[in-house]
Amino acid sequence: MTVESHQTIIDSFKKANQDQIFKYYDELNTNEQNQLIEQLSKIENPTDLINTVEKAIKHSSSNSEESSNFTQLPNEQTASTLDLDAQVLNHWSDLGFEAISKGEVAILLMAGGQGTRLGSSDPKGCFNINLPSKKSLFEIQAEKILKTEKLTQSKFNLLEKPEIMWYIMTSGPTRESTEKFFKSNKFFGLSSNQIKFFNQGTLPCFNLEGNKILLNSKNSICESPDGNGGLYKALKDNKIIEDLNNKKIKHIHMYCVDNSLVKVADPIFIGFAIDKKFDLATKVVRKRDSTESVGLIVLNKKLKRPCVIEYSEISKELTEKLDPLDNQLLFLRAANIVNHYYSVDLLTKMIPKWISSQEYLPFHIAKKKIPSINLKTNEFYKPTEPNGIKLEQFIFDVFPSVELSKFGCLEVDRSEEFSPLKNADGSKNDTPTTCKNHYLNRGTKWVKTNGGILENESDLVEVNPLTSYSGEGLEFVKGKTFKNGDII
Ligand code: UD2
Repeated sequence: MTVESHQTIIDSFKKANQDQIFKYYDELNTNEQNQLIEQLSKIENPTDLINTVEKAIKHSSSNSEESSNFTQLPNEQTASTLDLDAQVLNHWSDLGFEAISKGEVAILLMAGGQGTRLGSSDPKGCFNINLPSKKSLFEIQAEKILKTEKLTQSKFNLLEKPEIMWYIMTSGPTRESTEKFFKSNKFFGLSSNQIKFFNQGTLPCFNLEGNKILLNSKNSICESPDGNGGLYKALKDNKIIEDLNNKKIKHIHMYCVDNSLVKVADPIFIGFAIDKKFDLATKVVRKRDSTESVGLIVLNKKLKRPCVIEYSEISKELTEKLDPLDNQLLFLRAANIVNHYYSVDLLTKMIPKWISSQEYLPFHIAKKKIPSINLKTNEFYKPTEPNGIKLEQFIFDVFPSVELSKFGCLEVDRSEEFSPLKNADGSKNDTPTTCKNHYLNRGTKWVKTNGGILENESDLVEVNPLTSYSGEGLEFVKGKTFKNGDII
């Protein structure tokens, strides 16, 4: 990079009132100066970025949109596995397995989040929730994929089992350890060719006022992953959309790593979207209570479009509103579980639009304690109070860009499909212990439904994903006795 282009970049940041970035510039050696300029060069237009952040701060501080503008999705867009007859579910399952057998299905895993709330420095997927098998979330999910492939092979009497592509989005902090984990576990029985890692982008961190970029050192700025909404730009930047189209893939199951019960590449979910010709679909569970930290899938009445209100941006009044038709139920209770279906056509057509403007993927503000250089003391420090803001984009903010008729919402049984790993043990919900118990309760229920006997009523057994994907194929346990901690 020439000295002129260095100066051009420096001038563009000074024009955006970011002089503080160059406070130590003249003390740096050439290599250190190049590193700083290299990092800054990734930000195309600093002035636009600063303006966007200031808008985002204004938006986040203004009270959220009029709550009367949100209501439940219309019935035509929704279905619930809790009250559908087996015939419909079997039909969707057949459609999903057929698509898998034709190589038309791929999986997108979002695994870029740093497990800060969990207090673990490793990527969440590596986390061992202390099952009898000691399996990590990544291993459980890999074996779900393997089982789906084997079920497809036997269902269509295929000579070879299909290999479902698994695209795994990591972030800077999680990439290396994630890849190392997969390699050291020999990809958990999958072929390394069917797994593709790619990185999401980053965004600079700012001071609390949102008008100054923080320094991570004298020659680098603070950055953090750009949120799970960074998936779309990452798909484009890593040419994943081209890859999907080259492989003639039509259907994407996208999910987040921290759900210990996730049904990866669920044929029922894919079949639901195929049958209804949806371009975008999402799985929901019934919200546990008004305080649960989940987004809500709702209808925006003004836009007549689906949208999601995140738990961090919803009014207390709206979370507590009861259903006028049944005051035992919350009015808005379709809880987002980061479990989405996309047609590849939709992604191919819309991603260029989605990533081109703030309109589709606005920045969300999170006040955080950001270790950084204190410009007064010129020292690096770890704040004890929030001293800055991290920006992130939300994956579901693009939902309103899809016609209502092309959007589907499938309610599933929480005990079968949703138990997220969010917090360290000791918290009330969403901990390694709650994940382990939900996982074992589910498998034990499957064994008892198939006539298996437990030595003691309170005993819990683990069902290996390679033995059963979602409770099928367990006839062999009939009449057999199992004890606590058995792995079947
Ligand atoms: C997410 C949902 C929330 C609810 C909840 C249920 C979003 C924006 N919010 O909230 O509505 O469904 O989960 O568990 O989806 N991730 C990345 N890169 C990032 C940030 C996150 O890949 O930069 C991944 C992360 O690894 C995880 C998923 O996205 O797999 C959810 O991220 P989170 O834990 O930050 O989201 P949370 O729990 O605040």
